[in-house]
Amino acid sequence: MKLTTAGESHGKALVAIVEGLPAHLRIDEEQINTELALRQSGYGRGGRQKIERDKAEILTGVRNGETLGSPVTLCIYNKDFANWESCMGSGVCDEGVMAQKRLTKVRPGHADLTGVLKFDQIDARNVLERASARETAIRVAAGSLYKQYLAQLGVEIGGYVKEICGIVDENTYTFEQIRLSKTTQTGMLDSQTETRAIEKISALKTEGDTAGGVVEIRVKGLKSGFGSVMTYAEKLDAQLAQGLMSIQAVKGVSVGAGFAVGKKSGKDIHDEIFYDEKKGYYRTTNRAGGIEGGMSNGEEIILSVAMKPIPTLMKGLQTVDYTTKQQTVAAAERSDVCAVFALEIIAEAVVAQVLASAVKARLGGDTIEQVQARYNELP
Ligand code: EPS
Repeated sequence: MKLTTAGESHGKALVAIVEGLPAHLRIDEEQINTELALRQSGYGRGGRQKIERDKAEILTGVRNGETLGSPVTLCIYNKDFANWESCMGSGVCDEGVMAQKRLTKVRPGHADLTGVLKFDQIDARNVLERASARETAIRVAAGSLYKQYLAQLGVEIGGYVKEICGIVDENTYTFEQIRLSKTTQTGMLDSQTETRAIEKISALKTEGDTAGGVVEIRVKGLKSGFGSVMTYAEKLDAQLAQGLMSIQAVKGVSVGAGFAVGKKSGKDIHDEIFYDEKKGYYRTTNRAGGIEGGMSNGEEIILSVAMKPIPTLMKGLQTVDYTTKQQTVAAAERSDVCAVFALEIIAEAVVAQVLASAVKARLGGDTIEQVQARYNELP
């Protein structure tokens, strides 16, 4: 499985080429668009989401509602491009508008300054347009295809928001309970914690500040043995960490007990193994987060993903204008205050991408029926 994404935040469109899906997979376009709408929602999102109504168009690889086995091309048109065409079009642009939209007061925490220096640009826009988390829209669309593939094997991915700017939900939830996260304003499941988080986001908005947070992603139904202990590159936890760390603003990823493994002894960390004729091998705890030796062990996969606060602050942090080298306040046109709910949706999509690749690597399959048959034979 290979995924390539392209597109600038205020360019004409975002595009993805999804290679490696088998033939005969039924594709539900509504499901793609439902996930795109969820990515745009959540308390604390900014003005851009009032402009966009993200819808994915399938350009190739699907006929009569089914994959052909050829590359699937997805496209999301940026509505906002209409407001930016004169300085973001691929033809010769309007010098005056380009000068007006030029960003030189680089934002701390964004790719602006390092990108300008690395790519020798006179306008940080030539970097930030690609660095923007707008790119995650097309990853969510592609992720929906991977989720539909995994669903054929009985594998389901869910998640919820655990923390927003220091306001933490300490409860533990069953997989059934976390499904409700899609119906709340923030992706949080505990209503009292959510009320406090909403108050926090509102206060930060008034102050021109932003919030980060932590989401938990869970995978139910994946059999044991996906990923491999044999090479570092095949380790499933390594692949998940790579995928999740590639999401804009993510600064931390952990599996199962995560950093708590450094606080406790072996008897309180490792999950003891039992056997039952009906259930087969099982564990009564899951501190490994469903992965041992870089392979799925058949228990639920549990991942935590931490996102830093969005670097565009309406208040503006101290920075340097790279054209004058003068101390100044960073640029800000508009910003999201909190996009942690969006992270939850994006992280699910990325996990689906990684797991679909691991399934393909182990089982191959020209058709979805072959993949299903091979999966069902596994213990
Ligand atoms: C985003 C669209 C962007 C930002 C955000 C993600 O829209 P605009 O830049 O036009 O306001 O809201 O990008 C960032 C968080 C960032 O730092 O660049 C989206 O659709 O998710």
